[in-house]
Amino acid sequence: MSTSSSAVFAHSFPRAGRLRVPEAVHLASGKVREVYALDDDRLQLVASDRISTFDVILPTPIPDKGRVLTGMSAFWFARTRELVPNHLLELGDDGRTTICRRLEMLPVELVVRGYLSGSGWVDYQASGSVCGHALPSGLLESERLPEPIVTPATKAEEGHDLNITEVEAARLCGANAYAAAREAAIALYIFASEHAESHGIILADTKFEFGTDRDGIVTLADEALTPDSSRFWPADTYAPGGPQPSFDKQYVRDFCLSTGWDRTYPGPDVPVDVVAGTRGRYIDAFERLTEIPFERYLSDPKVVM
Ligand code: Q0N
Repeated sequence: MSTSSSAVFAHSFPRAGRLRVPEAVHLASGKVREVYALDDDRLQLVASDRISTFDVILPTPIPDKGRVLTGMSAFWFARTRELVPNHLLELGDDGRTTICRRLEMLPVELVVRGYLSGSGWVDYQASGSVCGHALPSGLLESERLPEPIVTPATKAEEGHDLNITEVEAARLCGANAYAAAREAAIALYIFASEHAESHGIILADTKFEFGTDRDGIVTLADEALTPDSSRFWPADTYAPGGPQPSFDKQYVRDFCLSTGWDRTYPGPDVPVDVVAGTRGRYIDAFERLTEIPFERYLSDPKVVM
């Protein structure tokens, strides 16, 4: 057996001379997040502080918004992993980076709606149904549905996602994968909406993206159960019969509309008090839902896992 220092060194630091810092390859840009490939099996998602309202990214960022959403999403991933497998592997020390398993993504998003709002309310008023779900007559805007419904949509990066029926979604995904994804989505919505409601936040609806892993297991991906992928309403002012204020974006929306903005690009600069108020709402949502002080998350993001 060799006792030479070079053999010991080679054992401790295999291929030390040829080691490379893993180079993240940029794969895709979302409106508020960037996707990088770390290797064949892993992706890195980086959440920015950009905010959109009426589908327009505003010129003014909300400090720490990307960290709030990354931490909240990881909180839900950690607490629902027994219910539904998910892609989360690690959080970066910056609090805004998620390392995840690389999946084969399903070509549809699944929106779970527990309340009648947005495009669901529009479709219901026109037809009495939402994406093929016949609903009782006489429901009010923002009213709680008798049971949550799943309304799939095809993904469109620019412009609006196109709502489709579950029959169409099953054709696009394969019947078995779609059935697994819809059951997972409903289970996640029930778990999270009960948790949120007991912490003062109504989770009116939420969008999920799923993929399949190398074994074909339907796995939750993207970010999940955040204000960017959901409608969060304050529970204490909930009043069906009209639109509800957004828990997180209402100050920004009200400010933007007060300027006479026509809802087209580029959108107005947001003043410091509106930025601070909005940042406070994101942090409030994080702290209410996780029961973890946001400062603790900043000093060690893994506290949410
Ligand atoms: C993936 N998107 C669309 C980030 C999310 N785990 C995964 N494996 C393979 N592909 C993806 C994921 C994830 N998550 C999903 N792009 C790549 C949603 N994006 C939009 C931009 O922000």
